[in-house]
Amino acid sequence: MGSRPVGVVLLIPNAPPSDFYLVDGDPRGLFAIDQATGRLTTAAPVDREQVEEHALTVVAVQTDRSFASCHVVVTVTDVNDVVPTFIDNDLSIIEVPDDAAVGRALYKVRAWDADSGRNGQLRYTLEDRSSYFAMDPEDGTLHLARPFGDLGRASGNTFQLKVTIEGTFK
Ligand SMILES: [Ca+2]
Ligand SMILES: [Ca+2]
Repeated sequence: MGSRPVGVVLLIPNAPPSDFYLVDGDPRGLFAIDQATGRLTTAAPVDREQVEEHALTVVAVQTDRSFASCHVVVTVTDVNDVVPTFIDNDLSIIEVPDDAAVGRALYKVRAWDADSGRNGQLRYTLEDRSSYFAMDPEDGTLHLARPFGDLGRASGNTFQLKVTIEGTFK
């Protein structure tokens, strides 16, 4: 899974001289705050596919022991770092009647990519020597592309199709 560089500055507070503490919202120690300057940075790689939003609480304590707290929400933006995978089995067996109409949807290949938005879009490509079949490249639906008529009696024929997927922007 993807990660972001450590040490990215997320916040520089505008506050009078204080001691700063990160007191809540970071159970895994992904963030660090400089006690003297209040500079909030990443201390470990963050990954949107694990946690998309971190709600942190920062406390500033002054020398007279007065203190104030503030909430900082860190939203992790997505990078295209996940490769798509098939949900279906390696081998799917489909039976098609020999009088099936051209354009009829026969099967839908399912796959997914945990990235968000355009980073998670997939493209389906069909390998089919028979050219009887076609696939919607965007949603993985398998169609009949031409009638079986020229086979004479189509019944009993077996066709082997191969589908590959790629992340559109990978
Ligand atoms: Ca992706
Ligand atoms: Ca990602």
